[in-house]
Amino acid sequence: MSTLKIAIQKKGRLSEKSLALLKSCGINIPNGTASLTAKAKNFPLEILYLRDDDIPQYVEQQVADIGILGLNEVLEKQKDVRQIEALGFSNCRLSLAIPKAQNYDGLSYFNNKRIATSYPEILGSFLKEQNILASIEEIGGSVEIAPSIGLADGICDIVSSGSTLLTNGLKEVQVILKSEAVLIASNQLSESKQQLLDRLLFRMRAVKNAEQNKYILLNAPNTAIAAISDILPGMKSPTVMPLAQEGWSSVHSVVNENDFWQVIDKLKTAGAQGILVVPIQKMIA
Ligand code: PRT
Ligand code: ZN
Repeated sequence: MSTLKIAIQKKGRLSEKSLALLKSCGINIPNGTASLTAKAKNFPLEILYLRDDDIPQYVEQQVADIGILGLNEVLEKQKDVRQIEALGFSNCRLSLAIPKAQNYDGLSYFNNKRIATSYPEILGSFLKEQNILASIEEIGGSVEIAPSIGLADGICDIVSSGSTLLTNGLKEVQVILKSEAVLIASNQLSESKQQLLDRLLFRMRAVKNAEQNKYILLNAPNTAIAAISDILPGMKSPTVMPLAQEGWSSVHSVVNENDFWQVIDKLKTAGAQGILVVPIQKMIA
């Protein structure tokens, strides 16, 4: 029987969340990332712990079948791999930033300027698309200090909270890419490995769905049930059960996180009482 090999980051911002995602899919992985590989106990999955920069190449060469890494790295490395699923964590952006005191009047600011970055491919194609002629200074790390040491006029780097830019006297002037962790796969998966990937994806989606939704229970007078059902789309239609008290019912449904507060307000106006909201562990449509 075949085993699916997944590459995840050994140590860094993605490690913990990648492992947590596998765990939430019910996959039991022996503790510790001290060794380079691990075998899941209850799913035909082998884990390869790697540097994130190396993951696209390993997946292209089929050393790993699938991998989890930032979209920024996938696009920068330009390997022959396919993006399967956005995973919704480690959100960040790749942005251009310049010294705070500089006036900025649009992208043409960067004409004839030097930009330091660890993302020369993404930056190069962006500048080309925008018809900006700037020179790219490729550096491996600590990009944010490049302007203050005179290496560059601006930088192109990953921004999350913005505090690194702030402490280095820089301001963000243009977002080039919005990034998050993604699942990538080899373009050459055998049929049996593709089947394993489909099983894994099914679980990942169930977990993601569950995270985006809440289970809601409430009590309402029977006269309000029709109005409340209209507010609560649920997976099909809400479950309505009679309460011991004559003329009242309990209504159960599922609400999307994004609509949550709006829905609650409408439910109260429609006559709902004793509203309970509980997290969902897995959700299969
Ligand atoms: O050793 P290895 O090569 O595996 O790790 P790495 O050092 O290359 O990567 P790592 O662990 O730092 O980041 C892995 C991935 O996390 C990145 O490729 C991004 O997709 C994502 N990510 C999310 C981030 C950030 N947030 C982030 N804030 N990657 C880097 N940063 C850095 C950024 O470079 C800058 O120095 O944090 C600083 C900015 O953060 P703020 O919050 O101050 O704006
Ligand atoms: Zn890296």
